Amino acid sequence: MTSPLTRRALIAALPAAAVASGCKGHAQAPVQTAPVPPLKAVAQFPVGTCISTGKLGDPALVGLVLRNVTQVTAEWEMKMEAILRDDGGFDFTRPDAIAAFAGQHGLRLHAHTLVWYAQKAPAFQRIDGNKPALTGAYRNYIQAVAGRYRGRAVSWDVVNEAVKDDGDGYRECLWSRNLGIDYIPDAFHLARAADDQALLFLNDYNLESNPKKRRTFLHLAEALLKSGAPLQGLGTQTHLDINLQPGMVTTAMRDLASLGLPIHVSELDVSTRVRGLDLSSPQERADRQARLVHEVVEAFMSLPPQQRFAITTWGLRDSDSWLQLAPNPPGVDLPLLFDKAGRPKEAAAAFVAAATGR
Ligand code: 9MR
Repeated sequence: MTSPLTRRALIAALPAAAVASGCKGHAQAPVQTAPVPPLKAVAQFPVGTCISTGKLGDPALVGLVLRNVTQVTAEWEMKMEAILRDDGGFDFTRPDAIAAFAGQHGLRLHAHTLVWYAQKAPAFQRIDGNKPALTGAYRNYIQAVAGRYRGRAVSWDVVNEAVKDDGDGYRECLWSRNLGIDYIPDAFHLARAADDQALLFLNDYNLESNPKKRRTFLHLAEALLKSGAPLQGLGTQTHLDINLQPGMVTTAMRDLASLGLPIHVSELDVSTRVRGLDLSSPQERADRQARLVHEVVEAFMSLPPQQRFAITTWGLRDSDSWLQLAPNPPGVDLPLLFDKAGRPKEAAAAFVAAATGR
């Protein structure tokens, strides 16, 4: 049995900086003082972020976006929740504003996402169980949405998060219940018919931390290709946490690239919020985060150039991250490359170092 942790033992285990700072824990993030060039200036691949219209009125954020990225993804406004009205009609106000922002600033638009198990709009729920009606509405939705951004979206996440969390097969959802597993290839064919230009992606998460889930994801991708579905790229969201073992990202990238398709690191962030007893200092957490970001970019850079679709971070400033939303305590997690004031963190410097081969 280990001896109980005394206050003295705890303090001895902490680096001097944390003790001096009065152990404020997660709230204080170390700041990167050396200048960091814009991400897009050093990367030989598209760099993206997610955006939402609610933040486009914030000049500091828009400045940061334009300085650092060449591509944007709508954080939620090209999803069913924003587009499909309860009466079954479409509202394109929000996604059009995102597309207009991209167009106005010469940014590539990665569209996200046509079909997601988590988005089951009331208009679809009402016809749950009515296969002919649901088939028609599904076709109509994909045609209308993918068709609207034809020529503006360079790419679509056609199906998002189809694999079960434990990697043991595919999720059951409104779509699979009504249309069978063919809802997946059907979505790709429908998207292709509506937009013959956009690159069509299958997107999922935890592909780095869960090798079984990755195998299932790749099995699905292979089966789609074999069936003739127009799958053209693989998106790996890459929501990591700082405790991920070094090497897992590199292995995952190699596996994902094995099909020869372009790879999109589509939602990168590295959560610094450690559950349970956390004896690490803010500096140690920032170091671990930076090492993981470095590994992601380095692994991506090792892909053949034609497979480097883009690296997108899921926001730029820590304060804009989805990880600040309930039930998470706000301000605790510092998952992104810039702090709340828009200053580059160690993770941004690590991105630049890896993108420039250092
Ligand atoms: O970050 C997004 C958050 O603002 C939205 O409320 C939420 C629901 O639309 O989606 C979040 O983004 C998710 C992405 O679309 C798919 N992968 C997981 C992301 C974080 O939940």
